[in-house]
Amino acid sequence: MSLLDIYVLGAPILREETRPVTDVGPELQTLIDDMFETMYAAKGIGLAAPQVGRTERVAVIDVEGAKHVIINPEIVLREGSQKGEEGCLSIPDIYADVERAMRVVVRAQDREGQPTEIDASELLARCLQHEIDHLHGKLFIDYLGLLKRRAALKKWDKLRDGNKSLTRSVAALEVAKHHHRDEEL
Ligand code: K1U
Ligand code: ZN
Repeated sequence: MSLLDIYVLGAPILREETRPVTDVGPELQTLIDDMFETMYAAKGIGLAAPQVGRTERVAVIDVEGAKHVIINPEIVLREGSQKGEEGCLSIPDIYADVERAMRVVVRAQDREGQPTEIDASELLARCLQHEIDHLHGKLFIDYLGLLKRRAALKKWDKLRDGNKSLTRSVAALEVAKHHHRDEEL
């Protein structure tokens, strides 16, 4: 398995529509496995293909130990609302409250290409909506009002401190972590 680089805000691929998956085979399954590994290394609860520079309509999720692969997902029911804090592995260290449906039912295909239905609420419902948005080129900051969005983008620019790279390396984070741990021993 491999750790993949994560594309960050400003990368055009994060704004593109994905293309439906027509063939669930070993190539896609390797991508899915690599996405899980990358998501865990980056300490996320979800990851969508555009975030790793891919155009396939696929995302992975692990909320509280429940793993989900969603291929060609569609939200077929939305119910209620919830307001809560959201982050994004493509906009690290920026968080904001976003209003989402409290419950969603999602139809998709699983890692084997079999039809699956996920009936989710609370954090899993939030994460599913966030990941499905990624598959349609939408980011959580798009839901913010003008002032909050401006503040988030200003903070992002400040954190970037002139860094123009469109990707970040999770592998480098892992190396730095191990290096730090070795120094402490
Ligand atoms: O798609 C992504 O960018 C991953 C993102 C998913 C997400 C987080 C919070 C709410 C909805 C969707 C993350 O995992 S960012 C990491 C993070 O903020 C987080 C991690 C664990 C629990 C809660 C948030
Ligand atoms: Zn995200």
